[in-house]
Amino acid sequence: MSKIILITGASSGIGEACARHSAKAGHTVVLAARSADKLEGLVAELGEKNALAVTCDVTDADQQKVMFATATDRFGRLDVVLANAGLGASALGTEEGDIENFKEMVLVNNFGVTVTAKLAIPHLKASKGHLVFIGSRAGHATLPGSVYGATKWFIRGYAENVAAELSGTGARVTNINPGMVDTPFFDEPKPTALRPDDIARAFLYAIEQPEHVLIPSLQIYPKPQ
Ligand code: NJP
Repeated sequence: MSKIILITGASSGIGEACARHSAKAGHTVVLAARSADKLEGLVAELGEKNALAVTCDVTDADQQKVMFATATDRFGRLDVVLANAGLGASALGTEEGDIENFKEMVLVNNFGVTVTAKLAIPHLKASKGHLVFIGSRAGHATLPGSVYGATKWFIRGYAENVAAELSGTGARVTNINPGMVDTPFFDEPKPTALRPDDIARAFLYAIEQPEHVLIPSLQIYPKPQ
């Protein structure tokens, strides 16, 4: 069945690939990020009938409220929300790290995700829909001093807590945990890493399961070289 899917961080990398694969599979996508030009380019590619761009900074709760209202005004419901927007560390560790970067990572990777989840829940309870988080392998590992890794430990715990809150409502929660993916998240190409398409296939696998199936989490890692 065709689903209405809202994706944060859809202007690049994993979110962009999830949007393309979803549209190709016949779903309708709402694309959110700050880069309006990139989102409009993707809408032009995917077709205005089944794709909508909404400019949104996820650290601003009011902008997220407008994002959800715009999506449901246009399409009437939401079946899947992918909380994907995120950013990494500008320097490794805590001692060498940058305080403004710590703040931005916590605001986008954690605070923004809690707002996305809160605003998604009423729609997903109504549609018996699916809330999907993009966590990380970094949320399953000890990385010396890593604030980024800790933001993904938060996602790992938060996804389980939200799943418990939604248990019995008919809505589902999945946390997808990629290893390294070759995206603009990094300044340099990562030739041995996963591709955004690899994560997009996992996303579609999770959301297209029959209604009685729950996939709480998925780990997707590059094969060791
Ligand atoms: O990175 P990138 P990825 N408000 O930089 C958006 C996780 N992950 O696809 O606003 C709204 O290509 C930004 O859009 P824009 C990672 O932690 C990655 O790799 O226009 N949106 C863009 O669309 C993150 O959670 C790897 O700049 C905001 C998107 O986020 C997710 O995967 C491994 C925003 C970032 O796209 C996607 O990252 C892993 C804001 N304030 C987990 N700030 C990996 N790449 O290796 C940023 O385990 N965005």
